[in-house]
Amino acid sequence: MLVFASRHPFQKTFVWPGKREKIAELMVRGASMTSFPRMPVQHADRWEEQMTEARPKLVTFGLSHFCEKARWALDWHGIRYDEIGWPPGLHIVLTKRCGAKATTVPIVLDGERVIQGSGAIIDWADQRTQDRARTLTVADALEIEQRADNVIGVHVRRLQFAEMLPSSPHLPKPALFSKASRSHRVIGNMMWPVTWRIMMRMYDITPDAASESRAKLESEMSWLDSMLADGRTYLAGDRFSRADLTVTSLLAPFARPEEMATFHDLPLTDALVIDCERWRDRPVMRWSLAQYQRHRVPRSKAPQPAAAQDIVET
Ligand SMILES: N[C@@H](CCC(=O)N[C@@H](CS)C(=O)NCC(=O)O)C(=O)O
Repeated sequence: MLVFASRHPFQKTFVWPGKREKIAELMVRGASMTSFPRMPVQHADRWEEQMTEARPKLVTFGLSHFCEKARWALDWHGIRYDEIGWPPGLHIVLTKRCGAKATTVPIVLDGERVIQGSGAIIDWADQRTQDRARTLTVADALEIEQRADNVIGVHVRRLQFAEMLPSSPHLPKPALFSKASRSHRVIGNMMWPVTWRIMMRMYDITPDAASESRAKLESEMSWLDSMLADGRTYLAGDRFSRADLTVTSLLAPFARPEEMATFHDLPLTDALVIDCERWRDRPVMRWSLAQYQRHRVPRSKAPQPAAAQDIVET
């Protein structure tokens, strides 16, 4: 059956059932209309069946520690997903297009809803779990998570960017663009000079930014060190929770755990190397590395589908 696609940006085209969803998906993943694969009409039912079985998509910036927080939660619950990178700058258009309320990533697209924000993604993952003993939400964890989001999350990123964006923007750029499709990468590269200026303003990269954020982080790490001083294994309750996952993933750019290559292998400026070395022996940093070793479940070994660009841009 052919359907007239009215009120669609590609109006006046006839589409088969499921094509509209495929177009929307390819736009989000970075395909161009010219690369849209033609499908014989007689296979429409099978195609639709496959689309409804599609895995959730996790939209990220490769370098983002908030995205690592969301990724870890999905991995922790063994949820199978496809990760897609949206280059910064272009993400503003793409987040709007997918119906998100704000412009931030991480975002999960589960085929029906747009789940935006690492905390909301943990809630979503917790709700899907079959194993209630692995639920990440335990008493008092939310409060620690929110404090870590607002202080560690914000100031780790600001310190990193304050040390890298003005003088060495080539250092974070490849990780910012990771997992982006070829076409998105091209557009993201063209937008980069403007995006760079937006990032400098958005993250408040002033001449004092690095020292201000360093001081905030020192004081926050002292608070965490004092919590851990009683020998506890976990920040809230007696098992791994969203509090531990949040603090650990948000500190990862400075703890540089081996389990997370993006942070472990990221080239740093001299000033950031000195920060990492100065903080390495803090109890919270040693504890963070131990959390990664014990609890960072590697991504499902299940075969992953080909990357978006391999599917749609050959
Ligand atoms: N509270 C949010 C923060 C996410 C966030 O700040 N994401 C940054 C990347 S680290 C982002 O998307 N920035 C681009 C923007 O704000 O448009 C969460 O937990 O997901």
